[in-house]
Amino acid sequence: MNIHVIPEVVEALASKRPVVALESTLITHGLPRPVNLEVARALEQTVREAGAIPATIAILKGRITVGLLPEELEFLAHSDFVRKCSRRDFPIVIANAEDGATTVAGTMMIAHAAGIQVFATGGIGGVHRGHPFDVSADLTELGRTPITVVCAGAKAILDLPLTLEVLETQGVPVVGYQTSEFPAFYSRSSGLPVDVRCDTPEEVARLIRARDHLNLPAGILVAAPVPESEALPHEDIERAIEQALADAAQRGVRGKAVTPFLLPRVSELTGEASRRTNIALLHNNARIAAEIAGRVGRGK
Ligand code: PSU
Ligand code: MN
Repeated sequence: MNIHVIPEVVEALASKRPVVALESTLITHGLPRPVNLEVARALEQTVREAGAIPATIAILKGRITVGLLPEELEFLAHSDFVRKCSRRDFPIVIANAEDGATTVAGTMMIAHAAGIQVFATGGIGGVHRGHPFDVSADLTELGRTPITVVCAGAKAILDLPLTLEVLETQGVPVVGYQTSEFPAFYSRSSGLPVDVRCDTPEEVARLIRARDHLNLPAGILVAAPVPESEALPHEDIERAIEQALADAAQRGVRGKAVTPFLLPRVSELTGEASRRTNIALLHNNARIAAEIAGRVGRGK
């Protein structure tokens, strides 16, 4: 794969310093302007403060790029013509020299090819409520790409029990980070158990090493609950999600447009609160990912 990696990331990987991959769909399709650019920059800063080098991943004019320059980040945050790129979108974007923002699946694929082991995001995609065949490519990518993804669970708009079932089928260990429950993105608990609880970055690193010794192809999903002070009450967010789902059905929103429709709609319905929570959990995940990356070191 032809990947452009910026010198800072090349050097960090070569000297076995910790690197954390960050996705770009969050910037183009997940958060509204101008918050998206502020958050993209701030997340990179959080990774640095926690001792790792950030590598935001995107496709620019058909070139897969690991580590974005400030003006590239700005361009993505402002453009209306960036394609949301999961695994299946890569040939299209590259053949047509388009701009693409990588989803969790797309970011995992590129990060792994570049030799990065840990990746931080907000919430992964999963199985959609009432549409058990709408399964995010994030889940199948987790089954085939040995990257550690730090998230706050799956996005709250999804069917969490079915999402965990698919992760089991895909052979993906689900880790509760300082929790025994799978977190529910905006709120800390879902009532659903995880496969293992880890309380420190070193415990996660041990799992990563064991997976590598076994030569298993799957990623590891580390789910960290949003900090208590920023969590939203489950009932409030549920009401907004039900409303957003009804709106999507009424407008006939389908396919890859579903997630980008639902997330801003929930945000609109809950006001400032859900956005603050979303940003808080992103930073929390970026920090934890940097700490884990610091323990695993480098190596494919
Ligand atoms: N979670 C968020 N914001 C986002 C996404 C997830 O809080 O923007 C994005 C991620 O890039 C994820 C994608 O990979 O949504 C999943 O889309 P789909 O359900 O179409 O696979
Ligand atoms: Mn889908």
